[in-house]
Amino acid sequence: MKIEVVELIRVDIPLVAPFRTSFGESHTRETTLVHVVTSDSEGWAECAAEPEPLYSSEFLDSSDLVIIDHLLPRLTALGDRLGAELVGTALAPVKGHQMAKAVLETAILDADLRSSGLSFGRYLGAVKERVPAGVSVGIMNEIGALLDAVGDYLDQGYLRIKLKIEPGWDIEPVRAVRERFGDDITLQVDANTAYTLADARHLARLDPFDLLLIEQPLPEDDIRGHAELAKIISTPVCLDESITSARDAAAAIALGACSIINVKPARVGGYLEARRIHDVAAAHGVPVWCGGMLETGIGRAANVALAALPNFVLPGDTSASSRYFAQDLTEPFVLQDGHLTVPTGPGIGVAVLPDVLDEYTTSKIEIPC
Ligand code: SMG
Ligand code: MG
Repeated sequence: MKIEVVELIRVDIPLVAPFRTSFGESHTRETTLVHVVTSDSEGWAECAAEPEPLYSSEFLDSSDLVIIDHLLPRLTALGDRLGAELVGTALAPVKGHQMAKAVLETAILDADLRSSGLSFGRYLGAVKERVPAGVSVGIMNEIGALLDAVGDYLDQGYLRIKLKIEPGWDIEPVRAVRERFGDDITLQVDANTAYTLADARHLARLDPFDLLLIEQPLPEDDIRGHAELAKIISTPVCLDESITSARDAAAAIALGACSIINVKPARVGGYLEARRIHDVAAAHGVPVWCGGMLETGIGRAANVALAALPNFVLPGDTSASSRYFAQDLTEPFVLQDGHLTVPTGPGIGVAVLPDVLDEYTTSKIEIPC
């Protein structure tokens, strides 16, 4: 496969409601779409980075620059030999920048699979036709608004609720949700690194609420801290930001820093590494679930396919398109009986809607290869 043109298309899409985490608040989803055109196919992917380096050190402008100056030249140098399975090795000399690497590898994988007629699910090893959907509920100004939002998501059929937490918004919202909706709903929390090990006693106050897990309570480089915390609290510790490779996953499991892993392909450099993490975790009896970065239908399609692998045994942040967007860039993913259907068409299995893309495009860079 030979790349002819790569387009980097920046889009900015309004969210149906602001989404607040411990590190900031989003009102739109701004992302760079990578569109790869080859001699016999095309591929699409979206970058998970955010406009600012707050979730992780990557951000959209850095990702665009790294793609143009450092990643793409290493791939075009491969000429006709290029295929998705060579991308990781070709880009390995460039340190870090997993999200930039992931979006490029995914677009190339999509082009590869479209030309061979294989879906992402078939290629990755999906064993399910539909996957259970969870929803991530942002931090709010008051408990009443949170209870209304959670009630609405439960009415829609979501099978698991994740509450974003931070110091000052943790025990009380969890207590309120349990009191209103009972012990039977599947409930978990995500701190996005907002605590330190000194907060262990405080976090232990979540133990009586029978949470499925607490996600990334401590800084991303504090593996030892998570291992210590896991000895103090009974809520299972799940890592998100800390895991950027299969080697990280193996180390975190071996050190007792987590008993569950949130797999986000973008955070680990792409779907091939995400599948390796799935395999490492499965070998250790550690369950995984598929995270989300407010993806449009383009990124959501591939995530839903990944979530259909056998060790993705917990509901993911694979919500319906309507969770974030009134109008998605593809046909929307719709919740049916609490599940999303795994696309079966070639590649990611969804098509970009050209008029919607035009409406939300803010800039475009075309790179002839
Ligand atoms: O796609 O539903 C989604 C987002 C789920 O909470 C979510 N993601 O740390 O897991 C996470 C966060 C990161 C969001 S960055 C604004
Ligand atoms: Mg998280």
